[in-house]
Amino acid sequence: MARERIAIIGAGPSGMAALRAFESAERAGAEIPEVIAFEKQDDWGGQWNFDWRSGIDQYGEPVHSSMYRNLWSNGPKEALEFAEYTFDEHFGRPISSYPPREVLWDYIDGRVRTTNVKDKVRFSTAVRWVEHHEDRDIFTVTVEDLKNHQTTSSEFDRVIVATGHFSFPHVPEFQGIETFPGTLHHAHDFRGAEKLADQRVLLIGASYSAEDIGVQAFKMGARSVTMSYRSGPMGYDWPEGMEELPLLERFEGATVSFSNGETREFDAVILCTGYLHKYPFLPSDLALQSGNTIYPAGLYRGVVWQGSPKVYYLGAQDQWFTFNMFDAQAWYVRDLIMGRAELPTAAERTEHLQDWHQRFQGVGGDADAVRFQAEYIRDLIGATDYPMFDLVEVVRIFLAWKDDKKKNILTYRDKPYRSVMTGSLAAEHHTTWLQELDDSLERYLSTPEETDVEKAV
Ligand code: FAD
Ligand code: NA0
Repeated sequence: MARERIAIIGAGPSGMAALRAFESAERAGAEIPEVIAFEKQDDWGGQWNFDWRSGIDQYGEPVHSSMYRNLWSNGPKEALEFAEYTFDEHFGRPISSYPPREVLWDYIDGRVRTTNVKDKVRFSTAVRWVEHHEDRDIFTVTVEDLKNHQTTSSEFDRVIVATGHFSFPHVPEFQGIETFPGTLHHAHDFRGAEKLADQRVLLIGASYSAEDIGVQAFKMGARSVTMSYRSGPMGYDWPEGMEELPLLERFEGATVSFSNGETREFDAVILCTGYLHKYPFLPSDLALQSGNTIYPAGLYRGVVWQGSPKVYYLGAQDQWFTFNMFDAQAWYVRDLIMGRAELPTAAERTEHLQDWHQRFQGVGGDADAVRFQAEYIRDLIGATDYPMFDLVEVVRIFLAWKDDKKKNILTYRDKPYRSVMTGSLAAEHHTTWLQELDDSLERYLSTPEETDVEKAV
């Protein structure tokens, strides 16, 4: 029988996990299907592959990454560590718990750098359209080679969608916003907080983007930072100069009125209003339509598209766990594809979906949501040969992290955690997050003399 052909769309952490999953089976002596990944950027890493551009990239494509220069991990690295490639193995020594973006890119790249999997990726190639032919149960995938302006189509037996869901900004309307004379962006286009120095900044939203861009702006010397919430405040003990106000009602030029009757003037506004699930290369019957949730409807075990079970999604959930969850998903999808795991009937899948959906309805707050996602990962790993890790301890790390943030939103990134994979305690970084102005890998891995540390302060 001819080998099956598998298309992976996107080579961010999820697509890379799928490539790694197949590679690890091949290394163990199995015959794997023919796997081809399509990645529209020139390199892999997805969100972690920083692009200084905003809006449109060098090929005229929408810029994918929403990350900014100053971004450091927002959760402890011990919660996202791969179970089969540890930070200690990659860096050769313990590093701190909250590395900057470039350091995490180096880690995910390092796991697959020395394997043959990069040969399976067609870079600078955007997937334009996927069509399912029901009569033969195969897919035509049409792609554009962005460097050579060549459009080609080929047939695949299965499709893995790994394009992420934090790239297409959700941009709601606010009354009078068109009269605002200052700078106005969505968080997707935010590239660095330096230019917010001395500015009065308004962030609309009350989640990770608002929180982190808020503290970055504070760190870089913004004159004031106001965060406007719709459902409820984040409620951290903000330093002087940062505040939370309820939802804004309208703009009149630079003046913004809030629903509690207060007004403020601003120089810069950033919409931290989240992202849309958007799959412009998929017809609507294959495209996931969902809000940002930990259990999107229509995905059996969070990965198999119920409407067409040879279509898989990786990383489609809202994410507490990230890299190791993508691994668990990728290993399970690989095993389904290779016939190592059995796909239940449509009726059994529906029942399973309903059961988990009901459990999801019972989730009542962040601690519950973390536990739910941990149990979801346990269920997937249980069905594969991915190394099980101490999920109870990782939940404890997440809860301690939330506590650290409550205690001090400016210093939580200085705290070290212990790896559940190796047992080693993270290093204390040479410079605190608040004092460090150089986010490079080189600086992070250096052991600066005391004088250099003082200079950075
Ligand atoms: P992505 O990383 O989004 O990668 C998707 C890939 O698909 C991209 O390379 C893209 O170019 C490619 N692609 C898209 N469309 C096409 C197409 N049509 N054709 C070909 N290729 C395509 N997680 C953490 O664990 N810690 C953090 O600190 C953290 N910070 C974050 C900060 C921000 C601002 C954002 C937006 C997310 C952050 N995340 C963080 C979550 C992040 O989404 C995950 O860590 C991870 O990047 C998700 O991986 P992914 O592969 O599913 O998606
Ligand atoms: P995110 O914060 O960009 O994180 C994405 C927010 O937008 C919610 O607070 C929501 O309010 C609000 N909102 C939506 N529509 C609104 C409207 N019309 N008026 C007012 N507020 C509105 O997005 P979400 O979806 O979490 O929140 C949307 C991802 O990016 C996260 O997974 C996070 O991990 C990642 N991220 C990480 C970092 C770092 O690691 C930094 C930024 C982002 P409501 O009322 O719906 O609650 C450092």
